[in-house]
Amino acid sequence: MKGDKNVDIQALKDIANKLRIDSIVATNASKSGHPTSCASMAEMMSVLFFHTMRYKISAPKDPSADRFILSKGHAAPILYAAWAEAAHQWCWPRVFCLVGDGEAAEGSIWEALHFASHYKLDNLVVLFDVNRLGQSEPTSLQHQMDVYAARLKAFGLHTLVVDGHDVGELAKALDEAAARAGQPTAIVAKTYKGRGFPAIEDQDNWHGKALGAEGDKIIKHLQSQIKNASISLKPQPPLAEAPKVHISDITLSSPPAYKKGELVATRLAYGTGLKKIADTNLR
Ligand SMILES: Cc1ncc(C[n+]2csc(CCOP(=O)(O)OP(=O)(O)O)c2C)c(N)n1
Repeated sequence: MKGDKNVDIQALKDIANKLRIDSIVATNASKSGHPTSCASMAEMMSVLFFHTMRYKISAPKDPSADRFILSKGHAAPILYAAWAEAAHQWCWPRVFCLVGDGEAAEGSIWEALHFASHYKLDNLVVLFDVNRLGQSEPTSLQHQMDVYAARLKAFGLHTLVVDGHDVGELAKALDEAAARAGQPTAIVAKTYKGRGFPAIEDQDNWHGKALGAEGDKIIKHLQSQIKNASISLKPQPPLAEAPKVHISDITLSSPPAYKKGELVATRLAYGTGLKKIADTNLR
């Protein structure tokens, strides 16, 4: 990716460190939060928000804009930091979903992946932040990237293993995901929890802790890594306009006509209702 004129590698690195700093400041201000969980995903956020995703700053809720889902929701400070960096709120239809490795031990993740693969949702990219550590101990698979990759391939996803702190590799993998037809893509990113925080990176016992006074030293260290502090990158606009959808004037083709006392299975009544909506609202 170095030398690719479409990817400003240094600017993306600088933004990742700015997002780390904002995550420390926000969690210190509330004396609570998960700065180390934010640090492992900083490069992924930088590349997603400022290279890959398409959205309009002037119309944050435009339906044609890409959508980001932070599945490991406890890392919200870095999501807010990315919004602030993009100078706006978030908006939504390619869909990018970022999942924690500890979180990936839960069955609901694999149920969702099965669904996405079965329905060939090629507009979905799932990024796994494999930072080796969970809440109170290392995850069961730690950095066994090959095991994650084998499982995801077996679930029918196009699977790419990357260095999750290399913005060039991330940008390339996300570009490849966009071109993939017929199946969702999984990007399995090898990362380190607390990345860029000296003496904290990859150490246990730092989950969900604001850094306090230690944070000020770390912010100075991160600032020293930034080449251009006034860097700003503009997100790309959507490629096409999504059709306007009016949900306020949706009507049933005929009103419900059940007789008092009649026993109707819920699933049948629900299906009848949906069909009546479709009858009058087919495009
Ligand atoms: C459904 C659910 N189970 C458990 C928790 C408690 N919890 C919060 S963070 C966390 C660890 C998450 O680890 P991981 O997904 O690896 O994310 P990391 O913080 O390491 O980036 C747990 C178990 C939760 N918030 N939600």
